[in-house]
Amino acid sequence: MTNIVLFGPPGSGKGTQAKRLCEKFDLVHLSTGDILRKEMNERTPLGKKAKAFMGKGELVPDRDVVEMVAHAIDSHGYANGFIFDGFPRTIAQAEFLDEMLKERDTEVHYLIILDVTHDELVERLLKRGQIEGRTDDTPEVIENRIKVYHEQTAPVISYYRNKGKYFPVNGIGSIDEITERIVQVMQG
Ligand code: B4P
Repeated sequence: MTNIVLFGPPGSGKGTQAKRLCEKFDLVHLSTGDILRKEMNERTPLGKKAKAFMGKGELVPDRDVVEMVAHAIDSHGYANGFIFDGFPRTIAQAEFLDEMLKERDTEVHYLIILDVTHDELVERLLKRGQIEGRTDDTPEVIENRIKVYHEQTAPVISYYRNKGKYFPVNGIGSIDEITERIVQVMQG
């Protein structure tokens, strides 16, 4: 089993790269952002609750997110491995993930972080906002998402660095080039 955490600030290309890597390595793509947006579209109780947080660029509470991830992992009992996209976003979520994988005799093998400058992040997300109309891709909410990333999510990097699982990748360039950089890390 190979388990990858694809990490980086909002707009760094996690979702974009996760889809390609899943195909290449036959892994399950588990995007907490995608699951939460589906819950929102279906107006489930979790979706209604999440909407208030996501609309402001805040994190959805850990308790709700870990329950949702546990359910998603359990529903893929025989997977070759997972690409976690947008999860974990806090130390509490990272501890939960480690525990959950340990119970299944496996672990996180790579934390791959996509390094992208602030200006490039904002430019990509504003562009996506114009094309896809995601309500959290507006200038004010984008700035808050980046702030929340630095305050609450970035500490997860040291958590995995201390375990020797930290692999930074330059996230600027063409989508193909970045996929190739990640593949090199994994085949390294
Ligand atoms: P996510 O859905 O995870 O949103 P994101 O971080 O903005 O997406 P991502 O980083 O994957 O975007 P991508 O680069 O692919 O989360 C949304 C919200 O959900 C959060 O703010 C939070 O409220 C909530 N949430 C999710 N997970 C949570 C958790 N674990 N705990 C608590 N709350 C949680 O795409 C960005 C754009 O860049 C795209 O348009 C893409 O086409 C473009 N792009 C990609 N690569 C490019 C490249 N190389 N060059 C140019 N453009 C590129």
